[in-house]
Amino acid sequence: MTMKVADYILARLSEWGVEHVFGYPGDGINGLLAAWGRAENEPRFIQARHEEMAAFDAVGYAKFSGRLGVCAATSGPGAIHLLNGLYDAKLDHVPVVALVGQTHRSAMGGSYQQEVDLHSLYKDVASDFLETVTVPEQLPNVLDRAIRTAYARRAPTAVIIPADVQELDYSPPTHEFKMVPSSLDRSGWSAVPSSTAVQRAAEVLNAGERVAILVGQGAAGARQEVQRIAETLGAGVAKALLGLDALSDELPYVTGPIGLLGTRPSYEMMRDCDTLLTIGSSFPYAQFLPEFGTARGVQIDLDPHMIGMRYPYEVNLVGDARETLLRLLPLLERKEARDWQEEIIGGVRRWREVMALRAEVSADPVNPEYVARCLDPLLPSDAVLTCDSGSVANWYARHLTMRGEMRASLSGTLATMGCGVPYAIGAKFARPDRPAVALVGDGAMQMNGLAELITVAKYRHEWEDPRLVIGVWNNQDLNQVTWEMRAMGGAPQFRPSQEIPDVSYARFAESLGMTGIRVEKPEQVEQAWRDALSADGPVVVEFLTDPAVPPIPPHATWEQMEATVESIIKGDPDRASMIRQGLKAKVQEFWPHRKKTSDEA
Ligand SMILES: Cc1ncc(C[n+]2csc(CCOP(=O)(O)OP(=O)(O)O)c2C)c(N)n1
Ligand SMILES: [Mg+2]
Repeated sequence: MTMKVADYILARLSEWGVEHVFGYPGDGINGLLAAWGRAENEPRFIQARHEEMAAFDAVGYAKFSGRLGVCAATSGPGAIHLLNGLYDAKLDHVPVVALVGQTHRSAMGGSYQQEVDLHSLYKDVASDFLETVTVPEQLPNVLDRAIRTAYARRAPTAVIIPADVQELDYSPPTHEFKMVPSSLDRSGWSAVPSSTAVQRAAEVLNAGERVAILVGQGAAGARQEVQRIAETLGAGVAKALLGLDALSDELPYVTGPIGLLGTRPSYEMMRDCDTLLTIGSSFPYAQFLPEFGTARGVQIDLDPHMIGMRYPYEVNLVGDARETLLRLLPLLERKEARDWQEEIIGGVRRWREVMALRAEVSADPVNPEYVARCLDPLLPSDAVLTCDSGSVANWYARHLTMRGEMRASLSGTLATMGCGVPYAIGAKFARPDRPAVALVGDGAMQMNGLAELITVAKYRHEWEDPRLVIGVWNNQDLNQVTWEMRAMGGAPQFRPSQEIPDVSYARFAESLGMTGIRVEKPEQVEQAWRDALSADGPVVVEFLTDPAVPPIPPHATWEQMEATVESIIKGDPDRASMIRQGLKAKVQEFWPHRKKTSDEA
């Protein structure tokens, strides 16, 4: 039997080591689907409920496997649905290839059914590589380049294949004018900066007395080296949210996340340092970095396109984090003075106490911080964690401590809602031998999570470690935005946009044959997590949490508290409970130390 273009595409994906394609069918890719049948479903087609979820599955898969994520969708509506997930890949620098159908070549330009100008639509999201296959000889090059570019630039790329082209007999490029051959070999490579640049960086770091290190996901391959450098320089290490799992929180000088969802010790370390070393992070919020002019800076980043723009760094080292740190380390002088690091360690200890106290604040009915706090010590040290966008990301960032082999990710840069459950599905295919835990708000569950539970139910029996725990913070509110409205403008909550219906997430899970647990009282929280983590299949555990517990920022000032109070005066419906919670939590933050620093005054 002759090989069709669609057969060739699947075979080539397998040659690249692709094992899963997350997708949704439609007649724009019928040729590919038929080829999948002939190939006995290799690489494996994993069916999501919606193309956006297929793209999120692929992003989660890529994040947790370190391999390429692949998704597939039909022309028109399918291609449109993929977009948000592909943007998530683009903004978080994740290699993903989208295979997208298109109408027949004969219909193109005819305002045909499901004909959308995909090149215009994907021009931005797949700006690193986007091509339509119009004749068989363009393959393998177009597919190879899409894959190679996705890996090289850590970006989404797209290959559009008109439906009739999928059905053509495959013929390879020949040794002729205007033919483009392609090869697959992918030997390893590492970028390293010049030795003069490394020397200049060492001079800056040696001159500093109070060094702060900021790591992002790009530092994940250099854990030991980051540790060695922090110990040599007597520094503290803050983590961007995407780099939460790049370093263990068991190291006493790790201050945890930075930024609005970050910790007070990260905030203070950046405020007070005289030298900043950033490794593999494009953390965007300059206001959480040292005041310009107060600290000298060195940045290490793999991507020459992303370097030097978040802070006026003095030295920008383009290179792989590990390779660069290995070259930097021998040039560094060990700092004998340890008072700076001791101060940081003290701050971390204090923060932990404050967080423990905050989680203990009583709430109506359950304190959302307590739910995360309770989970932390129960997490297996090989857990893969995902988190959705919403107030739950605050609790994920502040209460979960990374240790052992733990992996964790969220939509760090696009900060899109709806990725928590599909990321966890991607995680189960990437690491079927590990337990996965998703932390999700009720809004995100209603947006995407509920539908994707059906996908969980469909594939649940295939994972070697059957545990997939989906924790839902049921506060019947789009709480993160509610708080943003209150804190920023002093605007009261606008109920028609913020309040969301109560849904029984646990019963929905049960209707799919999974375990559902509903927690209505604080005393049930710990046992619920224990039961979920020891179940022999996926579990949805929902917690009725209090929307009036405020996610106070790490640099909370009294002015912000006042803005909050102002909104209450303007008639916020949650005011009574909120005042109680907001002030109580604030008081806890300063107790038992009661020491005021200037910006807390
Ligand atoms: C696709 C998308 N739409 C809207 C937003 C804005 N947004 C960010 S968090 C949030 C509320 C999330 O609510 P929920 O999932 O219930 O979590 P909660 O904040 O209540 O814990 C919204 C609407 C977003 N980030 N992404
Ligand atoms: Mg909510």
